[in-house]
Amino acid sequence: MELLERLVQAVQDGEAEDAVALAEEAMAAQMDPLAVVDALTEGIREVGNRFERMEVFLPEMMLAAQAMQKAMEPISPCLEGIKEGREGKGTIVLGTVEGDIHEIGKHIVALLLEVNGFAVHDLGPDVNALDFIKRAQEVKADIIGASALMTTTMPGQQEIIELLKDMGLRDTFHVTVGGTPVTQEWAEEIGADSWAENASQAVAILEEAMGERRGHASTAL
Ligand code: B12
Repeated sequence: MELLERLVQAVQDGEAEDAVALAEEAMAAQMDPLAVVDALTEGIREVGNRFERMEVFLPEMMLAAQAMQKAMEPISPCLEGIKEGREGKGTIVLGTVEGDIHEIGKHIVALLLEVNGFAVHDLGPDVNALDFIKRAQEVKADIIGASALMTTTMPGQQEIIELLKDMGLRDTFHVTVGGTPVTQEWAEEIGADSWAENASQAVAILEEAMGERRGHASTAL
C-alpha cells in the first residue's frame, strides 16, 4: 500500500500513533502537504458516511477525529513552509456556530489563511452569533467566517447575518460560510458574501474579496 493510503487508513482506523508516524514520513518524503490534507479530508468524510450507514459508531468516529488532529501536527509546519511572506491580507474572526463542536475543518481553514497572510482570530467551536459580531468589532475584523458541519446548526450562520442587519452592521464585515453541508445555494439564500468548499478555495476567494474591498475603499477616498 502507498504511504498516503496507509496514512488515510491509519486515520480512518483511529490509530493516532501510526497516523503521526506516517504523516512524519510523508513530510520527510516531501509530499505536498496540501495534497495530504485533501486525502485525509476525504478519508475522514468516508468515516462520516460509514457512521451514517451505521457501519461504525460514535467512538470510532471520535478516534478517527483524534487521529486526524494528531496527524495534522507534523503537517502544519510544512504548510507554514509554503508561506510566501504575503502579510496584511485582512483580519478574520472565525468560529464554528453555536451547538456545533466540529472544528477540524475550521482549524485547517485558519491555518491556511494564516500562512497566506491573514490575521486569524479563532473563536473555537460552539460560538454564539452575537459573540462572533462582538469579537469582530473588538478586533476591527474585515471578515467573519462561520463554519457549520450539521444541517441542524447551519441556521446559526443565517443568525449572524440577520443580527448584523439588525445592528446596522451588515456592510461592515464580509461574511463567509463553509462546512460540509453548506452550499453555494445556502450561502446565497442567507445572503452571505462568499462560500468555499475547502480551505484552499477559502484563501483564494477571500484574497479576491479583500482586494475588491480595498479597491472600493481607495476609490471612496
Ligand atoms: C470528525 C467528525 C466528528 C468529530 C468532531 C471532532 C472535532 N473536534 O471536530 C466528533 C466525533 C466529536 C463528532 C461529533 C458529532 N458528529 Co460528527 N462528524 C465528523 C465527520 C466524520 C468529519 C468532519 C471533519 O472533521 N471533516 C474534515 C474537515 C477537514 O472537513 P470539513 O469540516 O468539511 O472542512 C472543510 C470544508 O468544509 C471547508 N470549511 C469548513 N469550515 C469552513 C468555514 C468557512 C468560513 C469556510 C469558508 C470553509 C470552511 O474547509 C475545510 C477544510 O478544507 C463528519 C462527516 C462529514 N461528512 O463531514 C461527521 C458529521 C458532521 N457528524 C455528524 C453528527 C450527527 C455528529 C454528532 C451529532 C454525533 C452524535 N450522535 O453525538 C456529534 C455532534 C455533536 C455537536 N453538537 O456538534 C453528522 C452530521 C449530520 C447532520 N445533521 O448534518 C456527520 C455529517 C456524519 C454523518 N454522515 O452522519 N463528529
